[in-house]
Amino acid sequence: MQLLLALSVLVARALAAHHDHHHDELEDQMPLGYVKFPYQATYPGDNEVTADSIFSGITTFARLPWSQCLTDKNADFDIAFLGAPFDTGTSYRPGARFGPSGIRAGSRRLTLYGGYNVPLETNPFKLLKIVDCGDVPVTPYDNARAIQQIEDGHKELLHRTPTSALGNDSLTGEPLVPLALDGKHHPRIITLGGDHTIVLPLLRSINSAYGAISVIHFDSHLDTWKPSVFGGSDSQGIGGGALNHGTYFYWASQEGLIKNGSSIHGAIRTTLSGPADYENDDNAGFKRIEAREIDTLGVDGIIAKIRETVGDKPVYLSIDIDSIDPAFAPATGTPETGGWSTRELRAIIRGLDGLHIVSADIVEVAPAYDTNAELTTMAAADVLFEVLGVMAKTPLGKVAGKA
Ligand SMILES: [Mn+2]
Repeated sequence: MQLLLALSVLVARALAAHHDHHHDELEDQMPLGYVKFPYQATYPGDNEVTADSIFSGITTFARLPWSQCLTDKNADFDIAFLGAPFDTGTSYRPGARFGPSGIRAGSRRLTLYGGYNVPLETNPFKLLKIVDCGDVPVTPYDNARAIQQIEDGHKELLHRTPTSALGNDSLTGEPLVPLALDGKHHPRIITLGGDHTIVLPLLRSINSAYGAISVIHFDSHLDTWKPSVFGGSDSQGIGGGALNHGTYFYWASQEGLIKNGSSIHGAIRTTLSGPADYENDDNAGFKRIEAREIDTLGVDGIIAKIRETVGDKPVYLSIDIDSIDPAFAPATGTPETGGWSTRELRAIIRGLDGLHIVSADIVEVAPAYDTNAELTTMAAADVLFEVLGVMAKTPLGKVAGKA
């Protein structure tokens, strides 16, 4: 009996030692030492604070720490989530102003087991400092003002110095230099929309660091329509109704924000005013992959087409949730059937591994139209998990002297 007791004490000590070691290891790897993820939960008796469960506490993206980045100039990060709750540029169903809070709610389980991405073989949460900066204050009463607020908020974060240094090239070991036109190393921002109009101010901000940028755009619609084709507006000009979620790329192209010829749409399946819409889209600088091409090219063929178009140029990624079929993501402003499955879009995004994605957004999530099972907000969060993985694996740098 005594022997048994002694043995069990020994086993318990060994287990405790193992537990401590494991714990230290996680702390070492995790730059966010001040955050406890649910999988690190400790229990009364361990002399530790118990981490919140994934269904409790204040909701941030993936339960990341909330950083008051917009007002705290010293707040630093490698990737910041930023909400842009704007939906007064919508043509059909409104409600994307609730997108940021909906996506956050849909993202709660992302870090339950620690956030390791199996197919990408990476854990973005351990490689980089990732925070949720909350939402840009956006007025719902004045679109021109709101657009300016979004640009200012994004720019404020984009021009911070990232937490982690660029490091060295993984192949040659040579130090990397920044890709940005201003020669500086910038953090990456993932914006939670909001309707798609927000991409005009986001690209204006991106322009301040990178100049004209290549764009990968997943959407069932072109979003390059001239205001007259899309329906026009009494108050002409870019401050009025002529800027909306179907025309922002037209204006971005007019302003020279998009790199012509190395930008591409994916998942297009909208009806058109006529074939001239595609000519107009060509003029805005985009190539196109239609949704139905997945039946002929497959996921790999689509990935190849995107990579061929963009090359190793810095690229901005804009994801309209309506690129996914409404069977998987019904809660959106202008749903179109015949889209890609969540699995297909996630695989395509993983296929962007190695591209220099400078920042990204997901837009048009309007949670009021979602199912009780939170299908759409969960899909949006999971798609962003793939974006995080791809970003974490590829620093925004190049070897000096190389183009
Ligand atoms: Mn769109």
